[in-house]
Amino acid sequence: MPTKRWQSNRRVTNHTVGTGCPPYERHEKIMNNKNLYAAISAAFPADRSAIAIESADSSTGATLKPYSWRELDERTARIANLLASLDLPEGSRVAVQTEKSVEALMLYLGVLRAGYVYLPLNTAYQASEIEYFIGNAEPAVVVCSSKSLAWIQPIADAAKVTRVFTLDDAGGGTLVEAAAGHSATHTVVTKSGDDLAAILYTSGTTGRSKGAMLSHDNLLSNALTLKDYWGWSANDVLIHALPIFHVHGLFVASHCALLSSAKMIWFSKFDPNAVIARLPEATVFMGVPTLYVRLLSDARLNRDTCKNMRLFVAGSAPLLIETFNEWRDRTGHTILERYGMSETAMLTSNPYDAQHGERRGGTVGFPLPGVQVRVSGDKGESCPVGEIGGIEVKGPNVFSGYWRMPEKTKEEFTVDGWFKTGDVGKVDERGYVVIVGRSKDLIISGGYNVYPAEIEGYINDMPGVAESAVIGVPHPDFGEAGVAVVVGKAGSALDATAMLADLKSKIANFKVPKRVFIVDDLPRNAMGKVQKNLLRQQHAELFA
Ligand code: MCA
Ligand code: AMP
Repeated sequence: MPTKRWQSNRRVTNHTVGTGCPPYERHEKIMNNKNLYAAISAAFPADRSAIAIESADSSTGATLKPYSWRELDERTARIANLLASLDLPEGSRVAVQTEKSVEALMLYLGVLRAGYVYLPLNTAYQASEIEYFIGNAEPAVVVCSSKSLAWIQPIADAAKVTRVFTLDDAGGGTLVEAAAGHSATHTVVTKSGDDLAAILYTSGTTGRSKGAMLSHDNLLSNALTLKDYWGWSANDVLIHALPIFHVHGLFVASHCALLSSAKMIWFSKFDPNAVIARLPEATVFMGVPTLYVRLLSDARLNRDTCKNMRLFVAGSAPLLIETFNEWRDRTGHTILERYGMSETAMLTSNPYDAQHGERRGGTVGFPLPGVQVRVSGDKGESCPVGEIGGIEVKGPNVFSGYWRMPEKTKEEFTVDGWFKTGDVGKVDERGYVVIVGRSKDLIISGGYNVYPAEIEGYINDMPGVAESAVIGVPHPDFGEAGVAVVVGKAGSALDATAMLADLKSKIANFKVPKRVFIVDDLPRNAMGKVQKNLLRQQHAELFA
């Protein structure tokens, strides 16, 4: 149990909250090498034959294959040695679009170990999306699944990528074959805390996706803080059912377990049936709200299934109070909701330890140790407690900027160095942060971000389309779902079904609106701006 001094039931009178007490400061004193992997490997248990990760069947939950800490060490060493043998320039990016597997996690760890920069890509991305990321990030190495090789290879060739490897769901492929010829011992490459560890692409309200540059310090400081704050120990067993191309699954969940020598039960995909089958032996679960909604729809979820659990964490999207309450009634556990971003990893968390306060539904808790949060008005003025404004943050976890976009980076920081999250909220009188909305035009669907501007761009390019507006409306499963409202050019006959099929062939499936409405015109205000709020109201009950 954490016995730290942070977060009491104090009354907050100031708009800026957050304290400094990062476990990272203690860590810094003892580690010379700031490579995140050096900290991860230092946390491996003495008994290397113990099971680190158990891959499990994602439909039934049955164990497929156990991996020991020794295997984790040796296989990441082979991958790191393979990368080293390619003689890549310092700071080279390794772009990865593969299905989730334990080998894919090892690839991430191998890239860190070798001192290169990891660039994970959502498996749903299609050619035009991948072409942009590879063109923008200019990776030296691309790893994809064998089934994507035929279309990814030409994109990689055009971008002058040095090597393309394959990695398949079952762990085979040219990457593993090539790595097998390399030594199973490797000295972790020394990195400074500011060196880049990963680039995570996150879409923008205008223009193309931006690569958030995260350093070894950003990731490690956050991981050590979460491990401490959430009371992790070697006795924990984590059910890992999230994708590993985003912060939640790749960093938050994996880092906490790895830094605690805790075992992970590893699902390549989320299925309530499999998760419920393994819950009785687990202690920690992390999910986006959709995962909780789907688990609640299974009658087998009850206090008995959760008897061994100590922590359920939710985030990436707002958790409805109904879900929070129903979960407590059914399981006896109070979900801990936390808040973060690709640019910052985790920012705030409801308390783990009851002596630091209760977990309050509808809030995202307190700023994490070392993180500072403030709320600012339109003109940059500080908002008093309880007043709504833009959420701005500072801390060792906050990224250094967007890859090769200094202007965008400048826009997103205040002159005094605070990162503007684009989220709108308040800090209540007890210090809990409450998110009430977003200033950015963004839909969060099942934990994935969808930027309307990007989808509108694809729709507006279709023949016969005059203009369009993509909005998010409440959805019982995904929280929010995208809906497109489209105006045709005079004399055109638009077909909603054909438009959806066209979108499906071009962009990641989760970005495709669930419905398309063809209308005569879009509502506009006196300035001529489309009134998306009216469209949202009009379609609010669509999926009710
Ligand atoms: C799948 N579909 C979706 C989504 N997922 N549509 C909208 N939103 C989605 N999230 C599409 C499918 O392609 C399919 O389309 C149809 O919806 C039904 O899919 P289904 O089989 O139900 O989906 P699934 O494969 O079961 O996936 C649902 C999921 C998944 C498990 C909720 O979306 C998921 O893993 N989400 C987690 C995302 C995540 O990890 N986010 C963290 C980001 P069709 O029928 O046309 O084929 S990190 C972050 O946000 C920050 C830093 C933070 O705070 O954590
Ligand atoms: P991304 O950068 O894609 O990972 O998405 C980050 C965004 O997810 C944040 O800016 C928030 O809008 C949203 N988000 C993350 N966690 C929460 C949460 N617990 N409640 C509400 N929104 C959240």
